[in-house]
Amino acid sequence: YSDPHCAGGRSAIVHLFEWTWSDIAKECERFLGPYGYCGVQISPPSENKVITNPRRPWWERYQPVSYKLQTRSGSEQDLRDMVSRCNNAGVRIYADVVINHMTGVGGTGQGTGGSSYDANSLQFPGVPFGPTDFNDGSNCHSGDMTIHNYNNAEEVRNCRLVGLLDLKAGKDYVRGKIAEYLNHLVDIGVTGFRVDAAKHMWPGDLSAIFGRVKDVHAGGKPFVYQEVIDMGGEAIKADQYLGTGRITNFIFGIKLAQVFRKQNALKYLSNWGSAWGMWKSGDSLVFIDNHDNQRGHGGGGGVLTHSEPRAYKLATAFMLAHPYGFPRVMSSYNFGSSDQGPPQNGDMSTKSVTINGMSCGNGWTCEHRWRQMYNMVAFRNIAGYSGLSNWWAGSDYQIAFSRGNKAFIAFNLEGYDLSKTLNTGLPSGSYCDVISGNLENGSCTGKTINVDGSGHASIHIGSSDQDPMVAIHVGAKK
Ligand code: LM2
Ligand code: CA
Repeated sequence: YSDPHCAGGRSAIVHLFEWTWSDIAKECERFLGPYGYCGVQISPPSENKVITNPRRPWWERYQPVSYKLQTRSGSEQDLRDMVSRCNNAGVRIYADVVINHMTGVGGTGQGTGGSSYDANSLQFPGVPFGPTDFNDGSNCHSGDMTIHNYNNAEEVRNCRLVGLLDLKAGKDYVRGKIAEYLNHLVDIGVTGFRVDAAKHMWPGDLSAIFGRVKDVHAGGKPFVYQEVIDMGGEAIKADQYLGTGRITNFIFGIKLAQVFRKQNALKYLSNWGSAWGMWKSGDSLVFIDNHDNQRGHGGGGGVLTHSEPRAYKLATAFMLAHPYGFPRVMSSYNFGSSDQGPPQNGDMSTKSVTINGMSCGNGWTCEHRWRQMYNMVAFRNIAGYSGLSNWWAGSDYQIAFSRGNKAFIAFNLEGYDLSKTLNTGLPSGSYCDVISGNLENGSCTGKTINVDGSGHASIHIGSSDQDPMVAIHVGAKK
């Protein structure tokens, strides 16, 4: 379950948070395929509760009404079209699946796909699920059925997360319905799953569910990464979930935020990985921020986001340059409040993503289209399985390293310039720094770095450079 099944040498995914299926299809063809992204995490495709107060928040999508594939991102037909067009462009689709719970308690109505629900009497006829498919007082012992005590694993897994009606995934019928939903997505050509709120599910229930899921078109088990927020000190440990895939590594972004905000020396990253209390590389899905913690949800806060672009680009470049973990790039929209949904038209439909040159309009941030991001995705693809070599630390906040003889990166966060001859490990030649520019028609639009016959190059990074780092690789050689 931990293999993302990337096509030909691709090695990073992007979360196109709240994008419509038709916009994702276009993005696969016009950008993600050509620029080397392995895949896309999509917002939950299952029918959800329509919330109008606040006005259509992003989090309504985490309140399923049924497993019908109809949401504000599009219909089942749109989803099928997207999946096949993305697969044809060499880009995989990973679905965010909300299988721990249904809607919040209370209220009746219709979901985005027209299915009715009654959250007072626990009726979800669109699946169908009824009262006996939910955890009740016999296995949730918290007085109000909601989770309060994170030191009690039973409560965390059998009670309601923020009042969301908790499914009884120990029950064969419930497992069957969830597996049927996941198999429907596999049939359509989806390659894997982000499991929402996995911490609130029993690992045994997840193995039973995934045991019923078919192999994916790309061959083998689906790629599964489970959302388990484990910062230490709670009853539930992320490593309990390694039997069914990777886990989301939340330590990663917090630690790198401290480093790139200069609260902890950059040179300490020399042993980045397990030595920092993190899981094995092959067990980790890594990211600088996600859709929750970039807006203070999911216990968030403390992470870098697109709102601090200089440090964010540095941290993302480090993530993509370093071999640890399988990386996910966040792609956001502008927001004022932490509830605010995607850019919306007057009729509450999602605004399309407009493209102006390389960037996006209509309120879409598109971090994945920033040159520093997409060029580092290419850097990671080129580096492939090459290990980390030529580690150099000139001072607390100056580091450099190579990825074998394929790629090299250097950072200078000091308050003074870096000017030094360093071993890049690369074959001799003239390379384009892919942070300050691109290789276009045989010349560099940014800095050029000349590597001599011994692999050494003179590296200059001004302390006040827009992005105080340089990165070169054998795919961008003059
Ligand atoms: C997740 N991971 O475990 C998601 O990444 C996170 O975004 C989800 O919460 C959460 N699990 C449940 O799927 C979000 C959001 C919550 C929101 C829920 C459900 O962070 O604020 O809760 O989705 O939409 C909302 C209200 C909350 C209310 C609840 C139930 O904010 O006040 O609780 O609905 O009505 C009474
Ligand atoms: Ca649960």
